[in-house]
Amino acid sequence: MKSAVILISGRGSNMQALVEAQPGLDFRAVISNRPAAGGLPWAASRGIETRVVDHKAHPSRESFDAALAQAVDAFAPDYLFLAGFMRILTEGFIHRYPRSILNIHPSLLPSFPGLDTHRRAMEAGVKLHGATVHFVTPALDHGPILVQAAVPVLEGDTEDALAARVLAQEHRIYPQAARWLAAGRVEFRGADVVQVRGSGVAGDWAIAPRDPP
Ligand code: NHR
Ligand code: GAR
Repeated sequence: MKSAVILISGRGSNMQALVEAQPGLDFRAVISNRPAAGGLPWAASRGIETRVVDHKAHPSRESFDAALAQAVDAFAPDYLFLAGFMRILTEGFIHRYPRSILNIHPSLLPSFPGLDTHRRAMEAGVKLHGATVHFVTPALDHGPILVQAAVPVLEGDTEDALAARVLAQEHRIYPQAARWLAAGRVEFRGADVVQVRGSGVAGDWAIAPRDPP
């Protein structure tokens, strides 16, 4: 069975969705850059190893990333899942794990990379918003896309209501991506495009509430 380590910074609901889905991956550890992350006690309660690598204890991103890599390598995972992980990673860290780091981002990339995506989507007046699972490359939130889910922006929406609608889709598509990886169905077409074998479409998609093939 392929193995994985999950990186979190906070509440860890995506981590929980990944673990509870039992996608066929051996989740060996959960690592947080914040000691107070709510997801840590939950992971420990499920018998998963937990570690903290506190970015505040490091003078530079390089030094934090070196400590993070050491913590990750102790578990020798096949994949790294960023699940609400809030630290930008250095190029050196990313090149250590080629085509192995996944992220769930709360927008329909390439729209709205970075932070505050729900507020920015509402300010831009988009009618569809959503979430994207992508491979992590040094270009922030611009790596090859594995799966996306779209949700409508509704009249009278608030940032919180929209965020909750997107989060429900995050909890579907991140485990879906994990199942595809576990089954060895994820293929690269060149450096930038990812395809899921046997899904019948170029790349993959999910429009709520329909399930992908
Ligand atoms: N690292 C690289 N190199 N490439 C990506 O695509 C990455 C990444 C690290 C994290 C997640 C991403 C998201 O889904 C992610 C993708 C944090 C920030 C950020 O600005 C931006 C994007 C993402 C994660 N972080 C601030 C920093 O200085 C700290 C913000 C905070 O602590 O609240 O690192 O959105
Ligand atoms: C999720 O919406 C995730 O997509 C987003 O933060 C939330 C974390 O929730 N990630 C980012 O914004 C990364 N910068 P969770 O801790 O409950 O999974």
